Amino acid sequence: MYVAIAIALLVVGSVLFHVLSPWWQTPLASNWGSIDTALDVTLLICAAAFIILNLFLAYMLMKYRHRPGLKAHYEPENTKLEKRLTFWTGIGIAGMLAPGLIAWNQYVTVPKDAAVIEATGQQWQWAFRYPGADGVLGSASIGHVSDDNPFGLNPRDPYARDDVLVETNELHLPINRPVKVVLRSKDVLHDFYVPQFRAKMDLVPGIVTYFWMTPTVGGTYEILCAELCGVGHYQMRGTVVVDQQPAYDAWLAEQMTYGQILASAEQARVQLASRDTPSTETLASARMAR
Ligand SMILES: [Cu+2]
Repeated sequence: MYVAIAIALLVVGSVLFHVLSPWWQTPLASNWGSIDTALDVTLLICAAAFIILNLFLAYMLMKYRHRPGLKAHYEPENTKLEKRLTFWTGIGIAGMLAPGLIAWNQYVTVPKDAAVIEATGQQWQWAFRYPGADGVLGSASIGHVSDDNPFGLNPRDPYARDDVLVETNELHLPINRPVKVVLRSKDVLHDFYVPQFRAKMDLVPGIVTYFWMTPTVGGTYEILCAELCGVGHYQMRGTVVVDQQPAYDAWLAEQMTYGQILASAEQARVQLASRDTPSTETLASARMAR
C-alpha cells in the first residue's frame, strides 16, 4: 500500500519537475532543429512509458494487495500478452531511433558549399584556423608543433602559408552559411560543444574529426569542452561570435596569416642576430674608446 503511494508520488513529482524546471534547452541558434526533434521524441516516448508503467504498477499493487482469504492465480505464461508487449516495445524503440537516424544522416553529410574552419584543442584552451584565400587548410602535424608554430603547420606546404591563425579562444562565423568544423587535439580527448548549436563532436588525438552546422541566429555564444580532459577542464571555454557577413569579413581581414607570422618571426630573428654580431662600426668605436 505505502509502496504504491510512493510510486504514484514519484511519477507526479517527476512530471512536475520536468514541466516546472527552468533547465530546458537554450534557444536553438543553428540548423539542427532535427536534433531537437529527436531529443523531444525520445523524451516524450520515455515519459509516456515511465508514466503508464509506473501508474499501472501502483494500481496493481493497490488492487491485488494482500487480504486474508485471497489467493493469487498462478499464470506462468501468456503468449498473447507477451506478443502485445513485444510489439509495443518495438514500436517505442523504433520511434526513438528513427528521428535520431534521420538527424545523424544529415549530420554526417556535409554540404558541398560548406566553408571549412579548424578548431584545435589542448589542455585547456582552444585555437582556430581558417583556410585563407585559397580555401584549403594546409597540412599540419603534431611533429611540427613548436613555440613558433603552435598549430603544427607544415612550413613546406604552400596551402598553409595563407591560413589564418587565431589563438585567442574567440571564433567568428558568418551567419546563415554552412560551415564544416574540423577538429584536432594536441594532447587528450576534448569535445567541441556549443549548446545553442546543438552540434558537438569529440577531438581525438591522432585523428581529425569533424561536424557541420549553419549558424542561424547572430550573437555571442560559449564554446565548452564537453569531455573531461584534466583538472582545468572546467575552464576550457571559448567564445563563438556569429557575425553578419561584412563584420565577419572585416574581422577576418585583421587576423594574421601563417605566412605573416613566419615573416615576422624571421624578421625578429634577423634583428636579434644583428644585435649579437657587432658591426664593423661598433668594433671601430670600441677600439677608439680603448
Ligand atoms: Cu577539454
